[in-house]
Amino acid sequence: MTDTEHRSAFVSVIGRPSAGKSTLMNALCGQKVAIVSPVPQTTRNTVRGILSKPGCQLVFMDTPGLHDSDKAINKRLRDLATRSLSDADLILYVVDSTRAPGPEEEAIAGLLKNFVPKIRAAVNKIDAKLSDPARTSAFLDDKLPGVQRFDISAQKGDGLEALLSALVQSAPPGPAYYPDEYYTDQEPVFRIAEVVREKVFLHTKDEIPHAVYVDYVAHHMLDDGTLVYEGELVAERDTQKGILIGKGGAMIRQIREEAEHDLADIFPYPVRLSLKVRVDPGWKKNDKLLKRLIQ
Ligand SMILES: Nc1nc2c(ncn2[C@@H]2O[C@H](COP(=O)(O)OP(=O)(O)OP(=O)(O)O)[C@@H](O)[C@H]2O)c(=O)[nH]1
Ligand SMILES: [Mg+2]
Repeated sequence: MTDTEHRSAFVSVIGRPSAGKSTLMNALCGQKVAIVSPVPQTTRNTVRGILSKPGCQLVFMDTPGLHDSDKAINKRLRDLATRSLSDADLILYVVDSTRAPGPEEEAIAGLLKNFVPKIRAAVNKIDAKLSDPARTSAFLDDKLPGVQRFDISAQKGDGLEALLSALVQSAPPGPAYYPDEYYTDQEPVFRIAEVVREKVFLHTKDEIPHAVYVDYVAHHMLDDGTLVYEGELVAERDTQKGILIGKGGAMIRQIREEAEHDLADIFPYPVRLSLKVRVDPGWKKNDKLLKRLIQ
């Protein structure tokens, strides 16, 4: 290969729920592409983040955290992540160094066994008090010997340059798949729904974050260039609906205002949200809906 040859790679970002996959993809792309929260299983879709550098384009595929469970929704999330392993040119395996590996991490390492040459491991959260990178490295040496690994903090930015140049060097010759100025391929209405969902994840607790999806209703552009997005927060139970609305509407107002604030940085035009809350007790068992929401 000559130095002038263009390279590109689809990079599948894999790991346990809450390992920091979305934080890392956002940091590498230099943009908030995917939503982030402390609640495991924040990401429900494969979200693409694109990084274009002179002579190289990396297309990151941030996947839902791999989690052992037979629930229909978790099975769909797992299928989605595993499918992306064989499709990818490179695999970025994110391991949370603050947590002991355990059975869930072993199951993931087992899935990855057949892909060793294309895996780059990110030992994440080395900035955190509870971080034990030596324990994570020992786990990787044992389960995936030979895998190149990098100690990083996705949140603080430590170690990201070395990781990124390794990814660029490992990318095979190939064309740019997206124009240079793209950093994600998500549709605006999907991104808006995701930002709203992030605020639900950040401000509600217990089962509520996982009980909610954001249903797109309609959108239109005002004469002054403001995008008006109408959506519904769909919960599984009336009690959840009450919490989402909050006292005198305080919760839904906070969700709306914070989401509008973030969206102002994401889009070149103002976004105004019109949000309602409704209940659909069976949404997580509705295959047709899950197919639409999780893809
Ligand atoms: N201290 C520390 N926290 C981090 C780091 N990276 C991510 N986090 C935090 O870990 C939590 C989970 O981060 P996410 O990026 O949403 O994790 P994820 O792997 O995408 O999670 P799922 O989408 O649920 O699978 C968030 O609270 C992040 O702020 C890091 O390098 N250091
Ligand atoms: Mg995520």
